[in-house]
Amino acid sequence: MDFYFGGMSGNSTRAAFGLIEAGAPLTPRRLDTRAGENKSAAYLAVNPMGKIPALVDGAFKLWESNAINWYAAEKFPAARLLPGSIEGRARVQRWLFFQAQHVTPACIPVFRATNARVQAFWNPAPDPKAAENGRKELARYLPVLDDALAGREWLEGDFSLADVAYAPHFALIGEGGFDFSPYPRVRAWLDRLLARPAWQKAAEMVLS
Ligand SMILES: N[C@@H](CCC(=O)N[C@@H](CS)C(=O)NCC(=O)O)C(=O)O
Repeated sequence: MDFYFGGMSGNSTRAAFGLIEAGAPLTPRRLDTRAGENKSAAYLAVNPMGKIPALVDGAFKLWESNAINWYAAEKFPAARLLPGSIEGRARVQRWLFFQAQHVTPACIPVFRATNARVQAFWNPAPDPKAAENGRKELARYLPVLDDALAGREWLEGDFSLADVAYAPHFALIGEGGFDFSPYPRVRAWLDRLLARPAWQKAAEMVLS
């Protein structure tokens, strides 16, 4: 499977994490986003948005990190990255939408404002107001995650794609000094996520 990604990309790291957890055989294809390789005609034929990550498995092309991870989880069921029940899979979907629609958009201005590696790579325009709004939004979302983790190590009991989804952008805000101490279960969960060998391989591939 050809895995297209770019440096310092949280969304690429999410897919790398999921694919490695699944045990998918990967051929990493790093694109130089700063040189515009993700806007080349060849890559636009893979992802018409010109965004990373994307996966090519034979004739099958897929973009959107959570869709890539879902495909890998279904293709490699022995990794048990999805619950067996319809209800369990629906709950995982809920966490994926919550991450993509709410939590990630709140994290982005925070890590752009605080994470030195993100700033060095992407050179974002300063936007303190957006960072402040992101922090306010996170103050609504993090208690929800903290409550969901009461009495369990992972969001749906067993480790799943729901957990994978949150690791990159929480890692990036954490590296920028975000204070998770009001959310001790989230803090401990993030530490468990970052200790997983698959995360470490994904982070080395994408974030280093
Ligand atoms: N929802 C997408 C987001 C993909 C995305 O925004 N990727 C960023 C890098 S983290 C990107 O390609 N930025 C370059 C661009 O938009 O041209 C996913 O989860 O895969």
